[in-house]
Amino acid sequence: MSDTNEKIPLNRDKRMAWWREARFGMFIHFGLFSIPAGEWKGREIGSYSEWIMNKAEIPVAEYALLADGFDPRSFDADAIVCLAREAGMRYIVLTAKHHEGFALFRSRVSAFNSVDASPCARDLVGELAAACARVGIRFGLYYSHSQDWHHPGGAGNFWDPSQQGDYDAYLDTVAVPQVRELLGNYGPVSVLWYDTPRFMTAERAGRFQAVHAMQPELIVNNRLVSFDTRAAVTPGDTETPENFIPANGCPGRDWESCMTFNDNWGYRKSDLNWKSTETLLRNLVDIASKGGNFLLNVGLRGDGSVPEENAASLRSIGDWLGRHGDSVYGTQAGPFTRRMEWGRATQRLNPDGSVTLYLHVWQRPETGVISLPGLRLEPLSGRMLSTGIPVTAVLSEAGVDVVLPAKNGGELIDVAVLELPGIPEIEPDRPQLDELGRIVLSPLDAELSGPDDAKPVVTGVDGNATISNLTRSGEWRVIYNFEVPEGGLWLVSAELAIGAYQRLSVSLLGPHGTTVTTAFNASGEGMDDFSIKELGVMRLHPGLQALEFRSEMTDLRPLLARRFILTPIRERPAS
Ligand code: H79
Repeated sequence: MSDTNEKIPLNRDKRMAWWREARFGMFIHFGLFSIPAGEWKGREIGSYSEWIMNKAEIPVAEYALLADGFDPRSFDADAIVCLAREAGMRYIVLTAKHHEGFALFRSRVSAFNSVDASPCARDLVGELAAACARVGIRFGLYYSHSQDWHHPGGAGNFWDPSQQGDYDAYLDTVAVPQVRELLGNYGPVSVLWYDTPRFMTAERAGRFQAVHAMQPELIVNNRLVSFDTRAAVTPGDTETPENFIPANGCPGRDWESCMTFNDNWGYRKSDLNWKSTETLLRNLVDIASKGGNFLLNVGLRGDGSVPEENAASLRSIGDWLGRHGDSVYGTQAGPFTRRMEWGRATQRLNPDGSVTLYLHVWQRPETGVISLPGLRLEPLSGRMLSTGIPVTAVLSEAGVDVVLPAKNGGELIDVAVLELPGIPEIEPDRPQLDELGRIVLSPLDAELSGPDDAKPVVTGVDGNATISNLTRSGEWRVIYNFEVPEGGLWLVSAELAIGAYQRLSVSLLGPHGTTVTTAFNASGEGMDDFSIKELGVMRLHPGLQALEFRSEMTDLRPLLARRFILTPIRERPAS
C-alpha cells in the first residue's frame, strides 16, 4: 500500500494527463452580479459587470438584498453540461464565489449563500457537480480567496467601513473553511481556480494548500500566491493568461488562456460585442498550436440561462470539432518557430515514431499552396481531415510546399493532415539580417490580432508593405517573432507615419506573456509621412524573441507602420 495514501497528491504529470488532452473548457461566471447585469439604479456601471458592487461602491447591506431576488429558475445543470459537451468542451469551471462574497453552495461558515440567504434555497455547485458526474465531464471551481467584498476582513472593499476586519481572521474563518467545504462535499473536483491573490504570502497560501490534499487529483492554477512571490514558493500547475494568447505560449509550463465571449465575465445586458464563431475557433486553434488550453467564459443571465448567442456559437464550434477533433485533442504544439499567415499547426507523436502534422488553414492563399518553412522532411502522405481528399506535399527550397484542394466552403477552418516519417526538425529561422547587420522585420512577418471590427491589416508588398487599421489602442496586437544572432544592446527604430501625441512603445515579451523591456517614444506634432523613428534601446538575448508594438492613443488618430529595424550597438569593452 504505497501510493494509496490520499494525503499525497499525485505527481503533476499524472494529474495533468487528462487536462493536457482536453484543450477546451467552459468557464461560467454566475452570482448576484448577474441580476443587475451591469446596471445600478438606472445607471450603466462601467468596467466588468461582475465588479458592479465595487465600481458603484454599493454598501454591503444594500448589495446583500440582491440575494432575496436571486432566482436561478432557468439554471439547468444538465442542460449546461449538455451544451458544454456539444461544444466539444472537456471541463467546466464555475464561480463558486466571486469577489462579491456570495457562495453558490451551502456553507456552514457563512449564511451568505444561495441555500441560506436566497428563497431559491439551491446548491448550484452541487447541482453542477452531479450533472458533470452523470456524463463524465471534468468539474472545476473558481473561488475568490483573497478578495471578498462582503465578509469582514476580506480584501478589496475600500468603500464600506462596516466590512473592515482582520484579513487573517477572514482567511481562517471564511475562505479556507469554504475551500474545505468545496473539496469535501461534492465528489471529485478536478480544477481549483483561484484569482487576484492580493496579500497572499507563502504562509497564507500554505493554509489553503493544506486543504488541497483532500483531492489528490486536483489541478490548481497559478493565482493562489501573490505574483511577486509565487515563482519562489509554488507556481501552481497552470499559467493563466487572461484574455490574451501569449505569442510563444508558456514554454515549459502547462497553460490556459481564459477569455470572455464579449467584454465582460459576468452577464451584462448591454454587451452584445460577442466574438464571432470564427474568431473563437481561431483562438482555440492558435492556443492548441502553442500547446495550451482554451477556457471560454459564459456569463449566465440572472435567471441562470445561457445567452442564446453563446449557445449557438458553442454548438458551431462543437460541430467543427466533431469533424476535426483529431487535430486538437491530445495534440502538441506545432513544430514551427515562425508564425505562418495561412494558419496554425499542431502535431501528434505516434507510438511507432511517426508524426502526424495538422495544418489548420484559415487564410487559404490564392495559389492554393501553403509553405512550411524550415521543414526538411518529406511527408509520406497527405489528406484533408474532414473529406479525405488527397493533398500533395513536396520539398521546396525553403521547406515543404503543400498543395491544397479548393476551399471547402462549408468549413470555418480547413485542416490538412500530413504523415511524417519522424519528428520534424525545423531549421531555425535565419535572422532577417540586412547587409549592415541589422534585423529588419517586415509587416509580412508580423502576427496580427484584434477584435473582428478592429483588426490590423497588411496592405502593399515588399518595401511598401504597411500595417494599417491600427485604430482602437489596447485592442489590436502586433507581434514579431524573430531570431537574434548576438546578445547585447540593440537600437529599435521603425518606419512609421504617425499622428500627433501618440505614445508608441515596443515591448520585448518574456516567456510567460510578461513584458521584459519597453522602449518608448512620444511622437511629433502632426500627421506626417513615413519616416524612420527611433523608439529606444533594448538588451536582447540571442535566440528566439518576441517583440510587441503598441500605441497609447487617447482617441482615434491615424497610425501606419512599415518595417521595424533593430541595429546592434557595439558596447565598449569593460576596462
Ligand atoms: O473573474 C474575472 C475577473 O472578474 C477577475 N478575473 C477574471 C477571471 C479579475 N479580477 N480582477 N481582474 C480580473 C483584473 C483586475 C482588473 C482591474 Fe479593474 C482593473 C481592477 C481594477 C482596475 C476591471 C476594471 C475591473 C475593475 C475595473
